[in-house]
Order: sequence, then C-alpha cells, then structure tokens
Amino acid sequence: MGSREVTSSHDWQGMNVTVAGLGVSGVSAARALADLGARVTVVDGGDGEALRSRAAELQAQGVTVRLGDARTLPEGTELVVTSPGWKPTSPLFEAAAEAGVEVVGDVEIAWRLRGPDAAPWLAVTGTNGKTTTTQMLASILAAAGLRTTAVGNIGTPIIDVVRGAERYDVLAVELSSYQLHWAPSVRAHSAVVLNLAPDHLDWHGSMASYAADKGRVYEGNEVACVYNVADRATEDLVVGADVVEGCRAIGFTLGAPGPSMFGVVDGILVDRAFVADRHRNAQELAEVGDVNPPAPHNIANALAAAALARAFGVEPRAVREGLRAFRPDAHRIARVAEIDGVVYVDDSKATNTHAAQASLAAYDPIVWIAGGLAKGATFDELVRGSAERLRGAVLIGADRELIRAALARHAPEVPVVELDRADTGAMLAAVREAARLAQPGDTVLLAPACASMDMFTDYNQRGDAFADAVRELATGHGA
Ligand code: UMA
Repeated sequence: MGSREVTSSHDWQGMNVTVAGLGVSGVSAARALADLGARVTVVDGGDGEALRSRAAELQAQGVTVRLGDARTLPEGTELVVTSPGWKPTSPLFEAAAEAGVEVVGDVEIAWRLRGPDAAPWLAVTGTNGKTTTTQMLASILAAAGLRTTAVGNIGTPIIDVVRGAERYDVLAVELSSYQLHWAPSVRAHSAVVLNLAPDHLDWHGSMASYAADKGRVYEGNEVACVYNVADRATEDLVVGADVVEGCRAIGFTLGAPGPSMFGVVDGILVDRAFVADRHRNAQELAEVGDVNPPAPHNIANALAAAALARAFGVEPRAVREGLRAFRPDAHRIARVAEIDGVVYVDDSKATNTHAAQASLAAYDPIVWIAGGLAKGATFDELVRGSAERLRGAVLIGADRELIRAALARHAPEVPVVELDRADTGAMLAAVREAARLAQPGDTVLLAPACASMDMFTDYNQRGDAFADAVRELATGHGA
C-alpha cells in the first residue's frame, strides 16, 4: 500500500480509494470518484436499514460498500476520503498512517477537482451563525446578479456543485472545523471566522486545535480575511495566516467602524473598508431594520456577509436587497405557539453553550429544555449567566447529568425535571413537564446547548419533534 498524489481528474483512473462514511458527504464523494474511474470502497461503522438501502444504490454503480466495520483499512487503499464527522483519532486513520496513505476530506477533493475556470469560494466558518451568514451571503450575491449557491456544511456536498453541470460565478461556502481539518489545500478568495467559543472539543482534543482548524479558512486568502472585532481570537487567526500579498484584514463590529471595518452608525450598516477614502468616508449599505431578525448577533452575521460580498466587488445596493430578501431557517429562535399565556420557542439549532447563551439572554422567565450530547463542553458559565431568569429546567439526552450538576451548583433553587428516556415520545414528555412548570408570561425555550444525535437524526428532527409536541399540547388545551 502507499499514497498517490492526485491533482487532476485524469489521475483517478483505477485508483483504490476508501471513502469513510456513508452519509451525505460519503455518498457524494463515492459517486464522483467512481464516475472518474476510481475503484471505490465505502466503509461505515453503522449497519441499519437506511444505510443498507443507500449501500445498494452505490453498489449498483460499481462501488464496494462494507458496513459494520469502520476500523480496518481495505487492502490496497491508496487514498482515504473521509466524511467530516470522523474523529482524527479513528482507528481507520491510524491504519492509514501506518500504511503511509493520505487522508483528506470531501471538501479537499472538491477543491482538487475544480477546473481552471472554477468559481472562487467565499468561505464562512465560526462557532455560531455560519449557516445564516452563508445564506445571507448567497442572497446578497444573487441580488447582485451573480450565479451562486450556498454549499458545504450547510447540507449540499460541495463535490456535487463543483462537478455539476451548472456554472457559477462564485460560491458561498459554509465550512465546519471538521471540514477545514481535512482540507489542507483549500484557498478561498476571502473568508470569515465569525466567532470562536468552545465547541466540538471531544473531536478536536483541545480549544487550541479547534481554533487552529478554524484558522485554516484564512490560508491563502486573496482579497480579505474578515474577523470579528469583538472576538480577539478571530483577529489572532488572521495575524497567523499566510495569505496572498495585498490581502486585507477587514473587521466587523456592532459599534462605529474604524478604517478597514464594517459597522453600525445610527442604525445604518456601513462599509469603511471598500470605499475610496476609508479614513474619511463610509458607504451606507443597509438599515438595521433590513436584517431579519434584527437581533444583535444577526446584525453581526449580516455585516460579515456584507464584508465578503463587498470584497468580491458587489455594489452596496445588492447588499440591502440581499439582506431584505433573506429569510432565516426554521429551528432558530422560532416561535412555535402560545398556549395559556406561555410562549413556546424552538432554538434546536443551539447545539452548543455559546448559541444557547444567546437565546437564553433573550427571554425572562424561562422554562428551559436542554440536554443531548455535550461534545466535551462544560455548562457552569451558561447556567451562572442565566440562573436568575430560569423558572425551571427539563433535561433530556445522554449528557443531561452535566447540566443538572451545573444547575445544582449555580441555581440550586430552580426546579429540575430529568427525563431518562430517548424514545419517540420523549420530547412530548419534556414539553408536558415544561408546561407544568411554566406560568403565564413565561417562555418555554428549547435551547439544548448540546448536539442531538443521541436521540434524533439531527437538530432539524429535534426541532420538528418539539413543534409537534407543542401542537399536541395545544390540541389538548383547545388552543
Ligand atoms: N461514521 C462512522 N464512524 C465514525 C463516524 C461516522 O462509521 O467514527 C459514519 C456514520 O455511521 C454515518 C456517516 O459516517 O453513516 C456520517 O458521516 P458524517 O457524520 O460526517 O455526516 P455526513 O452525513 O457526511 O454530513 C456531513 C456533515 N456532518 C458532520 O459534520 C457531523 C454535515 O453537517 C454536512 O451538512 C454534510 O457533511 C455535507 O457537507 C452537519 C453538522 O452537524 C449539519 N455539522 C456540524 C455542525 O454544524 O456543528 C459540524
């Protein structure tokens, strides 16, 4: 066995490639590489009904699929293409390292498969706000008349877009820290790290390596490295990056911007970076009211999206139009219903403490539904900061004990209900318990501060389960 350098489509013919993971990115990578003539084997540790039917489809295309064993490297492997969720410490990669075989992610493959006239990438990463910012960016680029689409961690595998028939002028690319870890050659036109807070520490091993992987997004940027003025760590990553000569560091701030920054003055989003005389001039882009919803964290997202679009040469008018046209996704601080004077809010997208803190800060008093997979996080700071606003808490999921312990330390008077179940009725039980604790004027807030995969497929399914449970509760109350 041994590694083989692959840089153009031609080199794939007959190459033995192992794809790790039969999820969204694995299927996309396997299809594309088989299409290019590679001999592809997909391995996945799971072995359920859904995986088997997915496997059958790939097998029909000549791909070998091995389910139920994610540890051993198939004989003859020359390259491993991993799905983002696989930890770097996975035994499969240890086996690859021993055999001298390179391991890269699907985003890296997409980058290597780009043709000479390929669309540049505007890349978005950060702990929170990635998806919204990427969507806002795509909306602004489209308003400027550019052919574009939002891809990457957002859900559309980037290989599909790079290899598809459709031609694009520019791509709005959401990249997770996992994807960046496995994508060493990616060079974006411009990129942003929106913010940095502890997340996915079980995967990365430490905050330092998590930050380093996020920082990779700035490597080789051509025009702008966009950072968050309020989050020093993001600026430090820009300073540490090796960029193309002439590439600029552009800040965004909710306050008045200095030169080379985007910011807010008297309710107006302004650009003091891509203007003729940035020491004296500022360009009006949009009003705070054009941002949907105009919550502070979302205005920060809009400024970051605007900075990337302006770095690409988009005119100010398109920033305003794009922001106005943007509609946020479901499961992000979405009001589901009001029952007996209690408002039910779905922020299932709050998969870490940083995101949960933002939504807990927005309501008072709160009955908080939380828990799931903690991913190595601690909850003391979150609970300490929200303790005064908590009417009660209902805890679900595998790591609920960690949150219960933090509540016992920092909010011992707050009533806590723990649900030790993961069946399909668990969310309804949680909502019923929350309704019992709530009083008129309260908000029942699903802001789990944890990932969902212990009980649900993803945060969408968790949010849907919450909304269904609230609707069922409403029926029972004649609402
Ligand atoms: N698997 C193993 N062994 C492992 C890990 C996984 O066998 O050790 C198998 C699983 O059984 C499963 C497959 O690998 O069949 C799943 O691979 P995956 O978890 O990498 O998921 P994909 O379906 O390929 O989706 C990935 C991203 N998922 C993750 O990063 C966890 C999706 O982001 C992304 O939309 C998609 O690629 C397309 O690019 C989701 C996400 O949760 C939304 N991202 C995290 C986040 O935003 O916080 C990073």
